[in-house]
Amino acid sequence: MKKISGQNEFECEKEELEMDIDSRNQSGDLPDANIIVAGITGTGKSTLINAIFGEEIAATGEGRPVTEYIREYNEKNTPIRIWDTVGLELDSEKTKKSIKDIKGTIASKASFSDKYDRIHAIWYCINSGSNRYQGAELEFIKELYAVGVPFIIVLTQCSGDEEKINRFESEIKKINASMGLEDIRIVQVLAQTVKFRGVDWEISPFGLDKLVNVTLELLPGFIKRSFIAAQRIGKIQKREECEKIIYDYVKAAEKGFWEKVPLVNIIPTDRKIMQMTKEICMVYNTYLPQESIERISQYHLDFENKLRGLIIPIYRGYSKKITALLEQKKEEGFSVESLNVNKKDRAARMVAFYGYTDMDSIEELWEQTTAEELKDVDRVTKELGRIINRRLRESSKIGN
Ligand SMILES: Nc1nc2c(ncn2[C@@H]2O[C@H](COP(=O)(O)OP(=O)(O)OP(=O)(O)O)[C@@H](O)[C@H]2O)c(=O)[nH]1
Ligand SMILES: [Mg+2]
Repeated sequence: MKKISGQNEFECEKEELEMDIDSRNQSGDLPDANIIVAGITGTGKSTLINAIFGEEIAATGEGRPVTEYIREYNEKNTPIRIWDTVGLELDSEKTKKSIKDIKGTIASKASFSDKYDRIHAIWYCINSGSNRYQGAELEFIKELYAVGVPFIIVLTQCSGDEEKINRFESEIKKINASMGLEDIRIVQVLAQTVKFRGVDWEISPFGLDKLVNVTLELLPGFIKRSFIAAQRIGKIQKREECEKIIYDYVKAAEKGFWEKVPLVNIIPTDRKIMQMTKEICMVYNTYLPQESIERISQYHLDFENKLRGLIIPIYRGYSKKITALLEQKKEEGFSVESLNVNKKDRAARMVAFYGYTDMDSIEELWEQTTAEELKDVDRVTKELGRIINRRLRESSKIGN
């Protein structure tokens, strides 16, 4: 912790928190997580990318050609950049050139001094039915792994014989171990439903949540939130990340930098709450400009719900509602560290109250809305306002 002479520890900590929250305010957007998705043609890279990050990323789009063998996808407002290898056929005479090309691109990015520009993870796709792990591909994996970026082997299109696929996975593990690559994680995935001709049963996608979790385990901490926000598979991960955001704001309010008594600080308090709302929305793939967040509280909330910063301190019954809502969250499985905040810290408790209400609301909207619809800012502003208002009204009933 940086210590400035003449300040006590509390003041230093207070200033750091304030700077932390304020720098988030200015930058607004999350940085991009950079992921390479490599593998031979037809292994299912595009299908996997679509399943995890949504159709708009790699659907039919051509991407920006970076080199002959790499395309880059970077959708505005989605904090992820994907580098997809194209047309890779390791048995062709082009093999050597393509490996050099891809490895060169990755290695040059891996050495960028700005950690946000580096490649943060590599997913290497192998078709689970190929049953072949040798030759040029093995060389390729060895070279990519040596770059030193978190590396995951994704066994794709896992709709076939389970035992056979497991045997293939063991075989890969054995070969990796013999080459000193024993820590490479392997995840089995089916990214898209498989239907069978003439029978009315199908195999649903699986393994995507595991790939998300394993990737999160390996990603450096500074980029985890971006990955959580960009992926559309893990709801629990999104919730946990929102809780962290809420708790950051609760702690900041507790430290008192926007004052203990929100009554005389309605405007700064509301501004912080709106900033928190914006960050929570981002975790659910939703970018709302400041004016949309303001519109929500100006036009879409009932009078008593509109007085965010004001209502809590003057209406004493609200304290009970806040405790009731937080306890309800705990029952739902949240960690709710905010429950330990002193009841007299009204600003902090109020932040927790609105944070969880915002999170529940945006999650509700996210679950019933397509990725395309989430980009319609007017629609999202209206809908989110309606849901937040309804939930605030409902929560005035809990605890009674
Ligand atoms: N049902 C089903 N089909 C899949 C799955 N993964 C890939 N496929 C099919 O396999 C074919 C190839 O998949 P792509 O995702 O285009 O493969 P790719 O790795 O992007 O191929 P290139 O872009 O040529 O390198 C497509 O017809 C996909 O529909 C899956 O999980 N389930
Ligand atoms: Mg493709």
